[in-house]
Amino acid sequence: MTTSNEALRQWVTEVAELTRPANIHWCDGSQTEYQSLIKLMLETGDLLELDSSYKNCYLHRSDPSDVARVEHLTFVCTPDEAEAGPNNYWMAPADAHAKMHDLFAGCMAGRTLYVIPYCMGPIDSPYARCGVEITDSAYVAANMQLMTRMGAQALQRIERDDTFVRGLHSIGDLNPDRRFIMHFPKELMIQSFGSGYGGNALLGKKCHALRIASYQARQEGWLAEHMLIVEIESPQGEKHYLAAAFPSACGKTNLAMLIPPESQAGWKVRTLGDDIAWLHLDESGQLRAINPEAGYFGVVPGTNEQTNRNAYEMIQSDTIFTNVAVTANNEPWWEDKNVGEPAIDWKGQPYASENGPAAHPNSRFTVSAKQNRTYSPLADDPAGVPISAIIFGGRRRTLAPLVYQARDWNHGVLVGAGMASETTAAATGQVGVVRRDPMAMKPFCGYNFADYWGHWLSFAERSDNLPGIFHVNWFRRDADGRFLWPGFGENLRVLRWIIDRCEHRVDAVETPIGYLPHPADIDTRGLDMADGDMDLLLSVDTDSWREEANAIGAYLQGYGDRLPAALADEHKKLQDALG
Ligand code: OXD
Ligand code: MN
Repeated sequence: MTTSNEALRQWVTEVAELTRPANIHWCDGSQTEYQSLIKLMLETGDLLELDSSYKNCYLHRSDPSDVARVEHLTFVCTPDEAEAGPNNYWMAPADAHAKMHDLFAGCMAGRTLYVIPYCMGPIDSPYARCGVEITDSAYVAANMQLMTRMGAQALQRIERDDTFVRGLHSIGDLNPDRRFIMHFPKELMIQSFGSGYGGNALLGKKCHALRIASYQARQEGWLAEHMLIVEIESPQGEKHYLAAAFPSACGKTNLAMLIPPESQAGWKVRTLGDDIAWLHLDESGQLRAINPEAGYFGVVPGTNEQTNRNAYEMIQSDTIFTNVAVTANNEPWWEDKNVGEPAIDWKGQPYASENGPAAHPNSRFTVSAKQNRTYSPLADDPAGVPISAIIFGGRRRTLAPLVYQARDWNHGVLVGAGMASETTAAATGQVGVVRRDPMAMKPFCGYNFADYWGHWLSFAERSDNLPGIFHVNWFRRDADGRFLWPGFGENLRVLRWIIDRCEHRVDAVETPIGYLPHPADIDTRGLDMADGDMDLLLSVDTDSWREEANAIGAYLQGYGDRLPAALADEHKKLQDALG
């Protein structure tokens, strides 16, 4: 196979001349191709077969040094450093190109070069965008097939539109000293070397659909966000679509697949996306969302029948597991699976508790979204879905109440810009330290955050029909470290308040940080909560918030003169309200 698109043909030729592969394979996205990739990886040992009770499921054990995103090795390469901003690592494009050229030279000798045309978003959606990833990893090719609309149809669209993002990837020798993930937004180009980990190597996901897309979105007037998209249907048949931005490994997949508890009979929840949303204003000023992805690359530990039955069932077949443990009878095993015992850990060693968790805390499943029993067919609608509310959130032991609403759009942009959360195992580095993660985009915004906030603010000038903006915190604890809120399916109770606010059906308490629920307006029937828990969950401690506002102010000042005046004004209003 080849292509009628001259630019693509030429690029593949140039890359092959540089990287010197033994073979070139153009991916068509067929089932036959998927099966032959699996067969090949079983032969090479890149995949291990799991017990037949897990039909078509495989285990990949990565290099132990290659288990997460590497933010310190991820660069945005714009000609002007200020354009990348203090939120990104930056390298001059010429230097980055020279470095990558040296790394890629001859790196595919003896290997197959896979050409992977893919489409981010429904293939016939005006909001979708295409890319081509070239890689020497069969694991990447198989994962891209699960995660994107990949193959012949995407290639046809590229030939029709004559535009695509170029992503060049090689696992190299997996040496962490020779690992770089470079983004060239002006050239619509990504170059990634030395890692096979999803966030570094499946280039359609973080690299294209967030970093490059956020840059394009600013130029073209839309938003590329780290958000799930979920449909909530009431017992009366009223439907709402919510988009929610939480940092990595903070429960987006669980919220997107929420199962209404028995107390919420008649409510239905369907999933449109669990990680990324592309948001556009339509002619009527309504914000609409598509999920650019077609699969889930989710965190495995913690997934069980109680926490997320949909995900648990979804990964019983046709799933690639990365870095989980296995039981004595070769079933995949992970912490809090609540079934079976680990025999071999994620590194392939006999399990011993003193060596740490059996499954890596950032072990992952890759699975087609269509395997989710609550998959919404609207995920394939080219027009996307109308968004009623945007929800920001993070992991905060203290301070942030269970839920509050921003007064208006501009205040909501400050709520998003001021977000902070405890770090997780999704990225290499210390876990559990609170860091600023505006809009959950700290690792993913392809340009200067100050300009990004300016772009968000500009939506208020373009529509008077924008969604309400909210902030949630499922992770608040009491002085003894006990979680105050049960979370998971029970979060529907909070989403119901959010929907009632959007429909102007319920009033709220005005506080310096925004509108909070009257405690009686959150349905707590049947919950096992101690007296006073709800009051604590909905409390706003002015002294702590004053400190928080100062910390947000200091952070925003780091963006200097580029910081939009309207955001500085919102911050001043917050400080004045706190007194
Ligand atoms: C992810 C992440 O894998 O955010 O989605 O790291
Ligand atoms: Mn993510």
